[in-house]
Amino acid sequence: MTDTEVGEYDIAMKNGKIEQVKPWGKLQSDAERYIDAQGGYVMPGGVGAHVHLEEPPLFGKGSTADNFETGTRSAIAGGTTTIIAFAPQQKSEDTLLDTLSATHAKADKQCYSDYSFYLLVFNPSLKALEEFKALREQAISSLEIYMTYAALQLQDDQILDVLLEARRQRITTMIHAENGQVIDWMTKKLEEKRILSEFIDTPILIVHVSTPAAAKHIREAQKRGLPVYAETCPQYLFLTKKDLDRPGFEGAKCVCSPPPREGEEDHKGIWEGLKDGTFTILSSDHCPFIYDDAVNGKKTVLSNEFPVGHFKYIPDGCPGVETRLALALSAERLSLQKFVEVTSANAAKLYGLYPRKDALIPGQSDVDLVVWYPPGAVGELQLKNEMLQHNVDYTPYEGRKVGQWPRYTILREEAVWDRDGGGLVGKKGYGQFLKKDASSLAGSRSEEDWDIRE
Ligand code: DUC
Repeated sequence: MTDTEVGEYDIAMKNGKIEQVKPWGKLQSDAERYIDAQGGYVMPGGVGAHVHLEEPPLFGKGSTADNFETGTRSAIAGGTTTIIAFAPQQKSEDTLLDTLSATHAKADKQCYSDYSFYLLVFNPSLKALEEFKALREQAISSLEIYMTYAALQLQDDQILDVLLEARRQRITTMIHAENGQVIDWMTKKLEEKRILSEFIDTPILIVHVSTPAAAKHIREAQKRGLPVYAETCPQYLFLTKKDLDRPGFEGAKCVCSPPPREGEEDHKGIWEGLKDGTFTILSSDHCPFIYDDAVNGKKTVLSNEFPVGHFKYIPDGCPGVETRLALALSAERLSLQKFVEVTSANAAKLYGLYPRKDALIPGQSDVDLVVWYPPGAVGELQLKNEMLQHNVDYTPYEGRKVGQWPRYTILREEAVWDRDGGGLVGKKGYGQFLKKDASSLAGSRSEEDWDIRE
């Protein structure tokens, strides 16, 4: 099945690409290898479009726990065949090209899944802006900017500089439009941000939207024809404020930014936004930290000064690249096509990877598939951190029941995850860097160019 069609098909593959897709039983083949998926769902592999790996401390104390090896291992075990990870510029750095090469060096020969990058732009100096063109030439077509976190936050004039140059180079800008202090302030900022992008007329993606109220503003902008896209994440569908009150310091493990919201009503609003197209993508915002590291000692939140932890040292972020697809599919709140659309196809389109990724087009699409069990076959599986492949000592979803888990994950024709035949069977280094093109979703409304800096 794809984002547009559900049916019974046989798929033939050759040299890593889809060769033929034929109604079930109609494929003539002398293939040497078969994967029998009868009765189960077969979908394009997930695109994990928002993943933090091997980052220095940016969101509170502590570096992210997963590196490119463990994060991509975790991705394939959860059915995600492509990840897009951040390449964070340092505030003191002018040059984005150096950031990009440093991130390439971290990922090279380490990855189990295919991968690409976004640039996290904290210092949009003239030099950095001039490098946007070279970034596009090096296949980077998206970047993120922040309106919060003192060290990362851009001022409005800097945001305009970034949006204008991004528009010229057909780069999609992701905006972290959030401030946890006052909800009213947040809403006002959201309005401001909408105005900024409308002014420059360039597509933006508002990342990790957590409330139905914010979704409503976005919907209104979309109805006015603006190229405003939005992302939400499993933490806004499955966690609530109550999870922050888990006993001891356990609640800290559900702290993310923005935080989990009140309860079922908020979740319902977010599911509705996924169904009606307000949200373009459902990403994990996988941002993993180790809380109690048996090898290196207690980390991140605990210190000699605060042996039982302190709220201000809680790092922002939850792990989730591996659990994203199983949680969302098991919830049975989306049609199968919508599930594929928001977990993979739209991300591939938005980030210029379509139809190589997340389509079944003969000769063009990579054989990246996730094969699920026939409905009911896994019964009720309890999520446990010990079954996961990430390098994190917890999952916020410990004990939650899911009715599905990927049976196989196939990346460019190779089974890299075989749950009943050894689990992780992919090889480190098999993952390739993916060149991203411009978004194929609707972009600027006019072609007119103008330069406010000249
Ligand atoms: N949100 C998080 O929860 N963590 C890292 C960054 C972000 O935007």
